[in-house]
Amino acid sequence: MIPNHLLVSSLFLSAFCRPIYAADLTIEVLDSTGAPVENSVVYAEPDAKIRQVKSTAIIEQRGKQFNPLVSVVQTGTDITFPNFDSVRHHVYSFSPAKTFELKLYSGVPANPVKFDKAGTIVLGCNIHDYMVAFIKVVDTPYFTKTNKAGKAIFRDLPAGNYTVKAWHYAQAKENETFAKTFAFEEAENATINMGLKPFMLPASK
Ligand SMILES: [Cu+2]
Repeated sequence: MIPNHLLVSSLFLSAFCRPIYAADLTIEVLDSTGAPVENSVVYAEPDAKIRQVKSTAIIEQRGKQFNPLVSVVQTGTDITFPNFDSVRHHVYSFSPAKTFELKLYSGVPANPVKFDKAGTIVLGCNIHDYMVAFIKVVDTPYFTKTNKAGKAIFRDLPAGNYTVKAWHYAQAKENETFAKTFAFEEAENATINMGLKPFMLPASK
């Protein structure tokens, strides 16, 4: 039997901690010609304090390619780099946000790599020069990527004030983001024009 006063206070707390409501926010990312941009990272930074959640991610090597090509993770995420190829890979980054290397290995490395600083990380392989992938590390748990139609959908985004940012790996300036500020209260559609020049975008596979 739970004492009555405890029950009341825990109910009160849970009602208070939960956002009043949440809804979907859809962002459409366009290039300078108005065409949709696929594989753009879109993230929403709330004015409210962010809760740090322990999270993990995986970037595979398969068919001598990194998969996915573009990853977005919250600051503090541990990423594992399993190698499913029969050849060995040597994964590295010289990016200031995370400099590391996983020396020639096959299978799954014993330890994940922690990405504890926001920024852009370009991955390469010492053996296969053409292997490349991008990691965007962001200071928010609210992030996603655009689909083929250039749309990024945040499901159940808590109501609040946000700065929504879009980033794409084929931009001229590596760390440039395009931002829009929202007071988000109900389901909303918005467009961010990245102004990307079409020639900078690789042909989609
Ligand atoms: Cu390799």
